[in-house]
Amino acid sequence: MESLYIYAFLAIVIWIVAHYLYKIRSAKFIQSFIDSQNSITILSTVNKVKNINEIGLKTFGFSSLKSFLTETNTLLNFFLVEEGCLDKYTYGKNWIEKVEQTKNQGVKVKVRSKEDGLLRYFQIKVSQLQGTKEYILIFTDISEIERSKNELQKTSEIDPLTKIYNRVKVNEFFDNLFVNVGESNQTFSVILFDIDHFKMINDTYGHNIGDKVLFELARLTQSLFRSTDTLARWGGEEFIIILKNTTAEQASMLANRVRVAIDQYPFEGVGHLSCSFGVTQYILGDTKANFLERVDKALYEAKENGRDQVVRK
Ligand code: GH3
Ligand code: MG
Ligand code: MG
Repeated sequence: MESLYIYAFLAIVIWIVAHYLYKIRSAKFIQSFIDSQNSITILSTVNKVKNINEIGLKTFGFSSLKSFLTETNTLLNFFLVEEGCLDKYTYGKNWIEKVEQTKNQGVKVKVRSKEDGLLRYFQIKVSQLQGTKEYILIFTDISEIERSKNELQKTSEIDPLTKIYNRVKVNEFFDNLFVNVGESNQTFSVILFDIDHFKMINDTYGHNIGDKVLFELARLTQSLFRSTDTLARWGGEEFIIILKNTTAEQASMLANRVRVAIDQYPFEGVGHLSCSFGVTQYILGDTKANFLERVDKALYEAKENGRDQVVRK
């Protein structure tokens, strides 16, 4: 009977030791897995980082896990705020669980690398270790992809000749403005202007000179406005300026300032030229279509009345 107790006791001891050894072994396995990765790899529970590999420590600016943990126990502090990126406000403290639920999709984060001071974008994927409350976080560096994506986005919004926004971008601006203006009780105005007798300039001096005029005109106009105003090429030799929190009266004064500046500017190879201007302000209940129709009519009237002038509607 007594030996039975001894056997039972030994069995329990063996089980505990085996279990313990197994745990050590898997911890060692995970440790060497993390260390062998050449992208940032982290072992973490929902609220505490357990291990970070070398490349991760370098990126976050620490020499060891210990020094990391004395400063913080969350990675959220390193994620910079940018649209489309995860930061401390996105999911809050439980972000790891939430990202795990996105499975293959993962999330994007923006980090300033402490190693070289550069901004980096990472795609984080999270997998829960089976039967544990631990997660493996793998960061893939997607900075290059993000950079080319941003460049592509920019080129699709910028007019290649004048280097200012194109009509696609302005339409996007308008769509946002018309959504927000009703809620915010704010107003805005636009100036639409068109070069007078531009066909004649092309015919007289050639298309290349005409192109230069368009470029110079965009530069000149841009220099006269605030950075919060938006200048864009609306069409061939037509430009548009969106002025936030500006009344039609103020916009007319600005348009007149631009008109005079253009009148006085010596365009390369051409000399003097003039533009005609239409101005209007957002009126409560306006749709984008009837708002643009109104400013178009104002510009048409400026042309009809003899050009080189501002008409407000
Ligand atoms: P108005 O005073 O009534 O505006 O007369 P206009 O000659 O300026 O108007 P019209 O619409 O008859 O001609 C516009 C000209 O603008 C014709 C077109 O070839 C020229 N144009 C449009 N885009 C470009 C461009 O990118 N470069 C050059 N050089 N010319 C352009
Ligand atoms: Mg014209
Ligand atoms: Mg025109």
